[in-house]
Amino acid sequence: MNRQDFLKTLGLGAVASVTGSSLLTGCNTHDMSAVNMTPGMENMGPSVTEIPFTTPLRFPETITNTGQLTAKSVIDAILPGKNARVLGYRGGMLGPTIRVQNGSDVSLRFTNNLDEESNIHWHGLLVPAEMDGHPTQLVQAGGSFTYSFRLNQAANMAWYHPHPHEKTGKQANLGLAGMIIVETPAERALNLPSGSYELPMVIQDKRLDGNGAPTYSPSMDDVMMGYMGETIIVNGVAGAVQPVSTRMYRLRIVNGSNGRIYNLALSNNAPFWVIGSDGGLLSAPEQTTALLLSPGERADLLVDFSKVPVGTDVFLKSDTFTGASSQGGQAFNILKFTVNKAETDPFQLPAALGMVSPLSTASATKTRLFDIGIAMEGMNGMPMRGMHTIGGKTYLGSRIDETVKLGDTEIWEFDNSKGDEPHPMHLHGTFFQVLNRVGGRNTLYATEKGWKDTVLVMPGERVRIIAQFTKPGLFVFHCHNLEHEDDGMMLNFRVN
Ligand SMILES: [Cu+2]
Repeated sequence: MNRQDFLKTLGLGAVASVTGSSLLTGCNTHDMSAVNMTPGMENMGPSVTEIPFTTPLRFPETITNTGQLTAKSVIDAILPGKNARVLGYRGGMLGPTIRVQNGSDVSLRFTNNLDEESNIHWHGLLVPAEMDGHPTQLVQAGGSFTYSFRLNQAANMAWYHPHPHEKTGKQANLGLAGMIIVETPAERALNLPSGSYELPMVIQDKRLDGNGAPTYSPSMDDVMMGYMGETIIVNGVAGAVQPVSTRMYRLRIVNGSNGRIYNLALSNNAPFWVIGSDGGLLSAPEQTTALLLSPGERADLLVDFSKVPVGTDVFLKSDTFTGASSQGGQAFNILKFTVNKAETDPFQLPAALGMVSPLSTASATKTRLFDIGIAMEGMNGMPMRGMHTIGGKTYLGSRIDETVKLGDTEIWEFDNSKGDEPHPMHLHGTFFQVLNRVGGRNTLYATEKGWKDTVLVMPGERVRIIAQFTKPGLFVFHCHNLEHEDDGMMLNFRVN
């Protein structure tokens, strides 16, 4: 049975009780007026509604190795002039950007002022298992915990967000997330665009109510597709505009959406360079005109505005794409760049960026195969949750699903050949390399030629990855479509 048949069986629009108590007043009211369905796209989630691009792109405050992060209800304006209640770690809906030097000690005090449990996962940082924000390492309402670790990894862009099982989607969607940038001397030596020429950004989509407040109340359809919104925001604001000069810029992008995939492109169809991925820089820049970025993935891009006449607008947009049954049918703008200043650009694109040494498949001691998707067998009646599985199982915090020998290199294969939803698969506790993709798109993309922690497995695809497991302890791997994850598409693995 495919997804459409399945939804037909259930009855479209059935509202699933997948969330706990509402964190914010009004969140449990499913406001259909905020959902713009394009005719014929009823099964594709809300289509995107653009608002005028007039709000200056903002950047969260930057902190370094120490600081306080308090999950709480705050007031912020996603839409211009509409102050609304959201969740945040400081003053607004995104937490501070944490910029740290590799090798340094990080100590961040987390206080949970929500009315339910939470925690923080450092997505893209290699940290000890007990600091990783595992779903069983919870900070109760009113509690605190200090996350401390010393980093030993390549320069990359990471991010942080809550990871309490069955509540991740809601807490992240209502505003809890933040960016992390890890720097190294080797990366600095490349003299990539920095300062005001380096633009870190989180792209998200929100379903806003009439007051401009994000609402989170997934229907059965949303659980199947991921909770998508009609409003695209960058660093917390909709309709963002960023002035640029005629030179090279470094765009460091996190897809912080619950379920939406973006096919990043420029409105002038200009090529851009992919220089890095989840785990750091690629070996060499790779030019492209479009790049799929699924939830959890990061892209490190160089965009050249030097040939664009002053006075021209260029949009970062999401182009249409195929292969994902529930999205990709609509192109929309994400962010407007206004080229407003002529500037001489001293930047030279380096021929080589870093060293991505391929892990040898001959060094792998084991291959694990995971069927991912929807378990249709053995269903009785109308299951309201627990449909998304890995290897036929849904998440159980107390169960160890896989045991890996510390230091071993393994090949893991994610098989979505029978599924019909995209699944961005994310491993904690290690970075990996993508070996190959069979079926579907049948190829590897620029960001997949570097170190990854999240890989998109489209319907019809089997994707093989290779990783060395160097951190001991209990970790999870899961789908980063947060509705799939909360629905149970996550397993434990222990390294020892
Ligand atoms: Cu999924």
